[in-house]
Amino acid sequence: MNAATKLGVYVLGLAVVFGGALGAGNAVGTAGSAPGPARQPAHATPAADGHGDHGTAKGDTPGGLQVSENGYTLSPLTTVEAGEPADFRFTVTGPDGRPVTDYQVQHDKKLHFIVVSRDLASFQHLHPVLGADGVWSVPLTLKEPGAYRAFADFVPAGGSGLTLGADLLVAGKYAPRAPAPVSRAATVDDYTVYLRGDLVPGQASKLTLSVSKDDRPVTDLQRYLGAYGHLVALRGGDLAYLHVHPEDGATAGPEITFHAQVPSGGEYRLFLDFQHEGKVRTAAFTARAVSVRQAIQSDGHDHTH
Ligand SMILES: [Cu+2]
Repeated sequence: MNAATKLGVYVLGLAVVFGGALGAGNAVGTAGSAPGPARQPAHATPAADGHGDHGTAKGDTPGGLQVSENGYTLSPLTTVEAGEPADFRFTVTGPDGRPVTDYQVQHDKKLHFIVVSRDLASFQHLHPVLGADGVWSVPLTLKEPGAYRAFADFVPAGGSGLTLGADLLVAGKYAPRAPAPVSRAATVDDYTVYLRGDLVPGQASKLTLSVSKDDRPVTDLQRYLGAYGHLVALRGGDLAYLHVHPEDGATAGPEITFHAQVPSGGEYRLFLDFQHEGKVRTAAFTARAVSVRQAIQSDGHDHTH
C-alpha cells in the first residue's frame, strides 16, 4: 500500500514542472520567471491538476541528492532496526534553524516521504504526520539490513518545492540485490503494467503506462492523491529523484500518460503508484534513457514536444 510512484520525470509539455534540477523546467505558476538560484524541483505537476504551483528549480542538481538545500535541512531523528516497526521521526529545519511547521499542500499532502533501499529493490511511499513542534512521524518498517535513502518531497509555505534526501543505515548482514533488468512490463498482484515510450536525456519524453488485470484492460482506476497515477523515477547509481504526474486529460485507464525528462543517460527505476478497487499498488520498471535517434528507431514515437 505504500507504493508510490513518483519518480523522476518531469513534465514539460504541460507546463510542468518539476524539475528544475534537471535543468530545464519551468514550474507551473512560475513560468516566465527569471532563472533564479539553483533550486530543487519537487514534483512536476500539470497545470490542469489544479495544484501546479510548486516552485521550479532551475539548476544543475536533480532533486533528492542533497540533505540540505536553500537553507532547508532534512534531519532523521530515529535509528531503525531491521524488521522492527519503528515510529520514525524527522524534522525539516528552515533557514532560521528551526523546524518548519508551515507547508503547502501538494497532491493532498503536506509532505511525501519516500524510502527506498539503495539497491532499489524496495520502495515505500509514506505520508507522515506533522506535530505542532515541527516533528514529523510515520510508522516505518525496514525489513532488511542495508543502506536506504529517504526523500522528503515538500513545499515550505511561501517557498519553492524541494526534495531533500538522507541516508538511513540499518545494521546487520546485508547482501545487495542485482539491479532489475530493463523491462517494459511489470507485475504486481493480479495486475500487469506495460510501459511504452522512452526516456530521452535532456528532453521531455512521453511515457504511457497501461494497466491490465487478468489480461483485461482496467478502465476504472481510482484517483489517488488527486491523480490516476503517480510516477517516481530514481536514477541508478545516485538515486536522483524525479516525480512526474499524468498529463492533462487523464482518464481512468487503462492508459496513464506522463511527460518525463531525465537529466542524463543511464538506467532509471520507475515506480508507478495506482489505485484500483480501493487499494494502492506499485509497479516498478527499469528503463534505460536512450538517445533520440535510438528512441525513434525503437518505437517511432515523437519525443519532441
Ligand atoms: Cu505522497
